[in-house]
Amino acid sequence: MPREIKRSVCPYDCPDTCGLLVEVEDGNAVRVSGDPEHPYTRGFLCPKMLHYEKTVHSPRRLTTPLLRSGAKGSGEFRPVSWNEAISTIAERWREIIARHGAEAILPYSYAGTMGLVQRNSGHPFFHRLGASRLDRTICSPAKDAGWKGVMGDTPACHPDEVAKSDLVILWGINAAATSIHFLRMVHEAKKKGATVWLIDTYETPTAASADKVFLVRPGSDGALALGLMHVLARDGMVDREFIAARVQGFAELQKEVLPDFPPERASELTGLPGAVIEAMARGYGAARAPFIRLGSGLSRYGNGAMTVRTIACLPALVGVYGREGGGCFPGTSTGSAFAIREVLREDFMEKPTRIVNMNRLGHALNELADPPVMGLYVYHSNPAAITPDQNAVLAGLAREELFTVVHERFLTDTARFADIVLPATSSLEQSDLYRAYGTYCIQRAAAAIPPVGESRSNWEVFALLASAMGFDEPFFRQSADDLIDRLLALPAPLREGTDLSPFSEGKAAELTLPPDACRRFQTPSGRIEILNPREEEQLPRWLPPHGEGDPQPLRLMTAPTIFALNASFYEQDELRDKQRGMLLLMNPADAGGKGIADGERVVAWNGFGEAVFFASVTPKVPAGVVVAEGVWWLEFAPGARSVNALTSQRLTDQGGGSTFYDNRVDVRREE
Ligand SMILES: Nc1nc2c(c(=O)[nH]1)N[C@H]1C(S)=C(S)[C@@H](COP(=O)(O)OP(=O)(O)OC[C@H]3O[C@@H](n4cnc5c(=O)[nH]c(N)nc54)[C@H](O)[C@@H]3O)O[C@H]1N2
Ligand SMILES: Nc1nc2c(c(=O)[nH]1)N[C@H]1C(S)=C(S)[C@@H](COP(=O)(O)OP(=O)(O)OC[C@H]3O[C@@H](n4cnc5c(=O)[nH]c(N)nc54)[C@H](O)[C@@H]3O)O[C@H]1N2
Ligand code: SF4
Ligand SMILES: [Mo]
Repeated sequence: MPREIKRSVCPYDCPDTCGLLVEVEDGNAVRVSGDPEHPYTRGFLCPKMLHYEKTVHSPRRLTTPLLRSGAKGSGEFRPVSWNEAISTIAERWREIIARHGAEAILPYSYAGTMGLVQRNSGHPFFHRLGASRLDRTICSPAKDAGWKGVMGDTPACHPDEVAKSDLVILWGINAAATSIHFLRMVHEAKKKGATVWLIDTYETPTAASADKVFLVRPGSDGALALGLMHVLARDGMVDREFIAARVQGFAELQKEVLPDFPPERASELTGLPGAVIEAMARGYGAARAPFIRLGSGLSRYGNGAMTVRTIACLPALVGVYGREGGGCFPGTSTGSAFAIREVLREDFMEKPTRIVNMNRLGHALNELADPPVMGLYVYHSNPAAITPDQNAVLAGLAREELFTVVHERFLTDTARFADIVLPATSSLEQSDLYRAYGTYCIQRAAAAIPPVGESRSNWEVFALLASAMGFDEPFFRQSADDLIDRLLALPAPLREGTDLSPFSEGKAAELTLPPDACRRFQTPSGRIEILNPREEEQLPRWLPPHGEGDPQPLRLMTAPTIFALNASFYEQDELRDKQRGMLLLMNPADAGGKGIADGERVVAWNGFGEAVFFASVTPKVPAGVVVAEGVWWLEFAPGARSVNALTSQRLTDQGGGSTFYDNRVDVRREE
């Protein structure tokens, strides 16, 4: 059979949403590469996706439904037919509903696939069932809340504008791991003479792309922004005209907040010398078009929303919002490109049901009452690995009376705890419609290969479950492609005027923002709202992070690795090997003080639990901070617990977000 080349889309939770070329032979994907015609991918992929075919055709793929045959968590199962699996689920759910009500059933899903239809295909079903609802707040709701507090619904400009900047600030983003196509445009800016700053808590691989690296104390970026604004205001480096015409509340900020933030105070909180803060302010104030690329790391703290709100004020002071190459880019918001309500079908809910915050799954499984959670349905998420407070999650999953179904591509740590495991298709085996959160590209993908084994897509499984539960709405009888056709036929504000002709060849199209979209501030006042009368705190202020109160001595960073995406890609041995084991990066002073040598097994611990790592002693991490990159599968963790055994269920100041970075630990040599 000749090789065929088909177009597809990278389904993972990554801002780039790359276009893929998939070479197919005998119904198998044999090679995957970046689509040279995709406006953002421009022909190259990140190291994770270079061998996507090894994930798709991994010997670890699940190929049949499985029924538990051993103790919970033992990973012992026997294969069963789809019919038996689905009818068993329906029967158990009916029992649970009869005894406890439908709210005793909880869906748990996140971002295994980002395609609009597959990702959200459980919503109509669980709304119709009357199940508890999941508040999907694990990623960056605090960042969204903070941005909205100042900028309202103002969209970010095109990400490629960064190439026109003369000062690029990568703030709390490890772009070498999480945004490599953006980093490529940063290099374009550099070639034209731009300076690049990195503001992080340790020297990430992105430091290699920066001219200057500023390491701040975890959770202190709000204080840095206030210190910078203090100097800008004090030295008359603000754009008075822009402020008078387009900003609300600068005078109040200057009078009520900034006097408390001279460089000395900002220095105490951030750990940066006062002279460095002065120099940063001068550099920022003098730049023609400074561009802040704001990551999500700094928003995963008890003060996350306030931090983002404070940083979002900086470009307003120097008048660069709306200026070509300048401003702040937190990511694109493309929610209104499709009529998503047609997928979510909230109207299928008879009455609003209970809402459970996904970061507090441990609490929900162990402590919720009236009704307790008796049925858990996990799809395209791996909570045993990715959810904070791992020990609480595992204790919940181990509850004998909890009926757990997991729909997965692999026998993950979560799937091991299931009563029934259902095999899932990969993105190459299903249709979907994609929109990005780091670009304005949208793309439709058809299945490139037939399903591996007996695997089925999220959409197909919910159709089976709907039929088994006797739901007769025609909605549940349409195919994923029917729904995609409908979404493309329905008008949506952000898609208006977009040329969709590339779709006919499977290519991406680019949403066209109105020419002045990011120059018109879409807030209730029409101005940038430094003072926001609708917020509890009307002005940005300093809020300390949660971890400040924890008794252990070291700040723990739970950072991304280049070679995995959350808990995805651990199935590829080669990618796992590139991480060189589950490492804990430590400063030589901290390691030395505890008698720890490079490569030794160490235990990190705090009030939530402990995890074993291999110490990696490096000056790239400042004293007082330790870094665990990657969200390892317990299967490969040296001590059967991974970094999330050390994270907490505490939430952010706004948005109910996760606080992965806001913890302290102590570390000892393993005895
Ligand atoms: N390779 C790879 N790519 C990924 C992912 C992955 O795990 N690996 N995850 C995907 C997902 S789900 C998301 S949401 C995005 C997230 O991507 P980003 O927006 O980049 O956010 P994070 O990766 O969470 O964190 C970025 C950086 O924040 C830093 N940081 C932590 N605390 C602070 C602080 O207090 N101040 C400052 N200045 N910096 C701080 C961390 O050290 C880290 O380097 O990436 C996606 N892409
Ligand atoms: N310590 C620490 N923890 C973190 C983070 C961190 O930086 N540090 N990052 C957090 C963030 S930002 C996020 S967004 C979350 C992400 O959490 P998750 O969304 O749970 O992310 P993944 O680990 O990618 O797990 C997705 C699972 O979906 C499966 N899957 C993929 N495609 C499909 C499909 O089409 N159907 C089905 N049924 N399954 C599929 C994959 O096999 C994989 O096991 O993790 C969070 N957890
Ligand atoms: S993970 Fe991100 S950078 Fe890598 S191929 Fe997918 S979309 Fe592109
Ligand atoms: Mo995320």
